[in-house]
Order: sequence, then structure tokens, then C-alpha cells
Amino acid sequence: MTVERQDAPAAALDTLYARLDEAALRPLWTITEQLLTPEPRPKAVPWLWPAETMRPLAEEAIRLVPVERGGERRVLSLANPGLGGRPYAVGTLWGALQALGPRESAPAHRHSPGAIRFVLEGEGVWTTVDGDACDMGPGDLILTPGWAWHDHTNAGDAPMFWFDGLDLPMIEALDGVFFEPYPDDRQPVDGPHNASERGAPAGARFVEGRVTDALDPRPSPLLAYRWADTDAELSRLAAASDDGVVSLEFTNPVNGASVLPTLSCGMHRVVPGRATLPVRRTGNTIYVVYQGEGHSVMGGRRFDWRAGDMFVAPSWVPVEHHADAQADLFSLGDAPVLRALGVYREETLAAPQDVTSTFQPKNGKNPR
Ligand code: GTQ
Ligand code: FE2
Repeated sequence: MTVERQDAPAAALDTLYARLDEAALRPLWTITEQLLTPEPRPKAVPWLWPAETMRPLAEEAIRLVPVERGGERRVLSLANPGLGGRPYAVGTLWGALQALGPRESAPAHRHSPGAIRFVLEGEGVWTTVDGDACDMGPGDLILTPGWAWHDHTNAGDAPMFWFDGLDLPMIEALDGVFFEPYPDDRQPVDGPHNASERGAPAGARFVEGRVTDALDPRPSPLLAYRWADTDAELSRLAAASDDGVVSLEFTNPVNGASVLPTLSCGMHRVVPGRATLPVRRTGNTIYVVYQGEGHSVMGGRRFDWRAGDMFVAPSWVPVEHHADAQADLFSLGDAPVLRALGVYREETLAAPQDVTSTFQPKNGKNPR
């Protein structure tokens, strides 16, 4: 660290600092340790939002709050307590629970941030993406690339709940946010539903581990990845592996890149009774528990989870997953951006973490 000259008069120094402040200049030597940290120090903290807390609140919002122009979406965003009230799950990612009641439709719009949906429960709902109505069922991944028109329609008799992930904080940090409402409440649907799947390129929809480092700004033309396919691929990988976790990443079938240029989506099958080691990675991750029960250890703290829970692993925090019964975790991460910029790092630690505390969700009804 730079220190002041021994013989510099204190009063002169005070004056220098005051004049710098006045001139909108900051001396690096007083702040360098906060800026150039030995390793990432995300402000977001590891956290978990239990389904049993979120679900009744989403139901109450269906009863009290209509979905129409102005509000646009009935969405409960994950607000990480480390981010000082900002509505972001982690520094670079938006994560949320969206609820759509029977016979409701959420108005059409588009925005430069890209979005993905991972369906938790419900049926009879579709998201129309640039005229293609993509049916949504449990375990399906639906893409809404940046600047694509989209609206959600529930034609069924039951509410539907899904996870939304967006790169909004990243695009906001880049000062690149644009939003535009569609002239009508809904887009016309061109022809039969699920057109993107019928015309899809033949390339692979999944890759084990992670995708290529190539940055490709074109999103996947395939807009829906079906649970039946994902499940079959996870079973195939689990049968061929002794690891405690088998992971796949959803890929753009045209080029093997991540599904959106900024966002990578993965699925992880956690198998009980097998060894897992902690891994830390640069970049932030949101996990959504699709099914099963277990716990993850993040930074020495134990987070117990079950279906519908959502939790976050901020950059460089060691994470390991353990299942009590076979469990499937969906993940959303910003790694494509870090990889494309050459700042991606990943490290597997040699031994499991010592668990020094257990996370207690504040509003969870049952202590875990
Ligand atoms: O469904 O279009 O969670 O525009 C946040 C912003 C969902 C959506 C969110 C959005 C949407
Ligand atoms: Fe949107």
C-alpha cells in the first residue's frame, strides 16, 4: 500500500484530499485494496428461498394483483440480502417466481435483456416468442432471446408457476437496457404451436460439462427443451458415471454454444451415496430444485432444499451438492460471458468443506 510521505504536513494532505474530492478525482492509493481484491468478493451472499415461503405469497398475489398493462408480469423477484435492496438474485442475474392464474394472459412486450423460463408446475400455458407459441410443461426450458416479442397465456383452469431468469443486471451494468410494449395485448400466433422444435437443426441439444469458449451473439433457434429429453440424457450420463453429480448444459444446436449469448442453462442430477467434491467458479449461479431432496454446502454453510426451492451461489464460493433421494437441480449462470472475455476460472477443491453453520430460512414454516 502507498503511504504518505513522512514529512508531508498533515494539513497539506488534508487540503490535497479535499481538493481531489472537489475535482471529482479519487486517489487510488486509498482504495486499491477494495478494488483489486486477491479474488472475487461478490456483494451477493449464498442464500435460499424456500418454496413453502414463496408459493403462498405467489397465490396471494394471484388473488390480489391483476396482470395487465403497466404491471405486465406477476413476478416475485429473488432479492439477495447482500445487494442492499436491489431486486437481483446475484450481482449479474435476475431470478424470479412467475405466477399466472387460470385464463390470464400477460401482455406482449420485448426487451434487450434475454430471458429463460424453467417450468415448475402447471399445464395449459404457452409463451409466444416472435409468433411461435411454445407450450410449457413441468421441467421444460423455454427461451425468450433478447428483443424477441413475448407474452404468456394460461388457457387452463389452474394457476401455473415457473422460474424466470434474465441477464437484466448484466445488461443494466452495460447501460444497454431497452424495453418496448407490443401494440396489442397478445401477438398473433402463426400456425401450430412449437414451430421452433419442428424446424430445429439436428445438432446436439445438450453437452456434458460446459460449452465451448466461442462467443456467439446469435441465440438458439430452438426455443423449447423438453423435460423428457433432458431426463433421458441425465439418465444416460448417470448410468455412465460414478460421480455424485452428473451435469449437462443445454446447447444451441446450430453451434454448440450456450442457449443465449449471456446465459448458460444446466441440469444436474445428484445421486445419493456417491462422493462429491466442492467446486468454485467465477460467475454467479442460480439453482432451482426441480425434484428430490438434499442439501448443498456453500462457503461452509449447509443449505437444505427440496422441490421448488431456489438458491444462489455467488462467484468463487465453493459449492457441493448432496442428495437424500435422487435430485435434479436446474441451474442458470453467466459463465458464457466470463468465458468469452477470458476471465473464467474453475477449481475443484481436494476435500469436502467443513460445515460450520446451517442456513435457516427466515420465513420457512418448518425449521430445517
Ligand atoms: O415474463 O417477460 O421475471 O419481462 C422479469 C421481466 C419476467 C417476462 C420477469 C420480464 C418477464
Ligand atoms: Fe419480458
